[in-house]
Amino acid sequence: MKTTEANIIPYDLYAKKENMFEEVLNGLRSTVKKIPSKYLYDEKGSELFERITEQVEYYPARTEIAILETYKAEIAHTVGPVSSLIEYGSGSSKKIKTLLNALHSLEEYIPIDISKDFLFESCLKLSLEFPHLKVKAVCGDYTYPLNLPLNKEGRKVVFFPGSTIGNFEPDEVSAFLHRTFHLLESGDGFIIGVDLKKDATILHEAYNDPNGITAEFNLNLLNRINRELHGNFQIEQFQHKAFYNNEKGKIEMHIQSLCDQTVNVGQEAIRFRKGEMIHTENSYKYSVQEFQTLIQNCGFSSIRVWTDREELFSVHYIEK
Ligand code: AVJ
Repeated sequence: MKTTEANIIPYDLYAKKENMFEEVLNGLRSTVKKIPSKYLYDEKGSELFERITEQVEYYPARTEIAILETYKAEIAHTVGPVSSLIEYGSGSSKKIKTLLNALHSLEEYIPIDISKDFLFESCLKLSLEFPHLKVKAVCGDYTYPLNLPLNKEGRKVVFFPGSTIGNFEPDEVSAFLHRTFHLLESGDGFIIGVDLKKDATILHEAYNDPNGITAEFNLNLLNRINRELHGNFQIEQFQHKAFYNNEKGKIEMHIQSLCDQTVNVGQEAIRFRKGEMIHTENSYKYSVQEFQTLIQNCGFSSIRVWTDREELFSVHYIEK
């Protein structure tokens, strides 16, 4: 008897370029303590992020899905025929389904994510839903150059949803856009979800949900350090802090120490003063105009922009 088989090829391109111990300790040793936001996403962190997207106050996820759903036919028409669809940071691969259904002549879907088990599980489910699609699941870090297993012929489109681009610092965002530019051929496309500048109260609520899921997500980083780097953070002695930095146009997320205390990470003692913070994430917000200027400075052409009626979120389609 024939059963439906998943059409997946897994690729492990995760050449660990980073050393978590070194990066975390360097960050904790500096005068202004900081930890790279990518470390928020261990298995538990990825799960908690999924739960954040279900919170009423966290508008970006549902608004982006609504934009994609509302304009899918128009998006597909604007993008035109595509053979390879690449997704950066695919996570649970939820948003992609709209595009997989809408885009014409798609042959392969290449999701890239650093969280291996999460990626392979999601791809398995997805592949059973789209049996005719070749899924090349790439475990890797798209912030570094990757040698992707691409079909040589045919147009490519990259999908980078969720306003994850907002995590990059201004210099990193340009480097990232340039790298994607070089991955593409002239005429290839790039669909990017970008959170818009807006009233600071709405932003504040989105990163301080009353159920405390964002707080749990942020503080989970300390659990991860305790487990993986032999730390002894007492989680109750720290609190989640998130606020909008109006001058820089970004949400900042921090972990704040509730008292004077010393924490060990491996052999090293880290001292905290009461009120001192560890900076754990930036989430830059862009007006439509600001983002268009940014991508044009990196060689791309702005083709179209879709937003929701309240102008909370934007989906840009740009081409090389
Ligand atoms: C996944 C980086 C887009 O910045 O909104 C959500 C992560 N942090 N709540 C964002 C996040 C706190 C999210 N990104």
